[in-house]
Amino acid sequence: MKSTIKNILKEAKKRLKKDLYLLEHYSNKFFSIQKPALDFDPDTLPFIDRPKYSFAKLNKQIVPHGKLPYNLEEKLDFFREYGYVVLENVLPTNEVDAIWDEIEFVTENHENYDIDGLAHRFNDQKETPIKRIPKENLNGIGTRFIDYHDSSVRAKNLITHPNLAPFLQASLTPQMTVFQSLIFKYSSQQDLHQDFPWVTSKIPSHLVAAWIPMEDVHQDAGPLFYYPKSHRMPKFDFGKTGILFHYENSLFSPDQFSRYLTETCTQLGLKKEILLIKKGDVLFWHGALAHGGMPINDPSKTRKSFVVHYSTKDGLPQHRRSNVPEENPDQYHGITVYSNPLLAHQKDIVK
Ligand SMILES: O=C(O)CCC(=O)C(=O)O
Ligand SMILES: [Fe+2]
Repeated sequence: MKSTIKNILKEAKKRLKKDLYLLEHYSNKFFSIQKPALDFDPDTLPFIDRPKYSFAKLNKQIVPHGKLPYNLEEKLDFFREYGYVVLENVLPTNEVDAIWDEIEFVTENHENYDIDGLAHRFNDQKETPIKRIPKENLNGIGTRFIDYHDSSVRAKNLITHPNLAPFLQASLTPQMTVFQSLIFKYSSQQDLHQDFPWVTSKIPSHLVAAWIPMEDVHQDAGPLFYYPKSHRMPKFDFGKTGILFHYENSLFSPDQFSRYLTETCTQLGLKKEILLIKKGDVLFWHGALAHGGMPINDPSKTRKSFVVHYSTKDGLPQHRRSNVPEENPDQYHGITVYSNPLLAHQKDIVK
């Protein structure tokens, strides 16, 4: 009873906040008061997103690299136009397997690890050290390991692999950093969303993500899906918090955001695509590409994957769990990988 009243009051408060916002919105419009632009700041946009992008110019700025198993210019052109790109056969599959062996070992011996995890319907969906998550939950649908790379050199080497680093450096800036990483055993089954409202650095446009399959993707395992070209659609206004989402202050919910994205993609005539790539391949997606995880048709099918979000040193001057700059952070293949101050005792512990 008490909780029902609490919920009604909470809802009423939220509705009032929304009405006040709309009132303010329309009166600002009436009196021609300028609100902040509902888009990324043009002054800090990555070069690849600028109207005047030219590969020749960009190529002079990026760090010299060895021969790549793909044509960088073509892949960047595709990424710029469609908001995603697949690089085929660019990662050593034996390393991918070795990392999954580590994950199995860590799951089996989870009581020794403070690595963060999030498990479905466990601890109110709060991030929790995996030592406190029962093994059945760790192995179940809806679980993810968070920032596993903090504890594994193998993982750090894979997510900054020399075949990936030049693409990353060209897509944002040469000063790249790892922002956050997630390991999934099953599809996330997440609704359609864009990442920048959640995965936010000081510069929201400085965001690119990699989807690394740890096994060949089966179509019944809930593949990743996305809408090509959706990275350029008009951005959603969360109300009060603009294009970014803040749990406490935003007036519109993630569900409303998701509905907006579906409707806008339909209006723009964009078509959903499903990602069926193989171990050794990588998909990169733009921080504003609309994507999600398909439902799992066959619960016996795993969909092991490693998702990495990258930003730049300007966007993220230190580990996202830290508030002080780190002196001489680690460099892996020219990419900065900060250390997590909360897990200093478990840095690179998995061998
Ligand atoms: O892999 C998935 O199912 C979705 C992951 C995702 O959207 C994310 O980590 O941003
Ligand atoms: Fe996402």
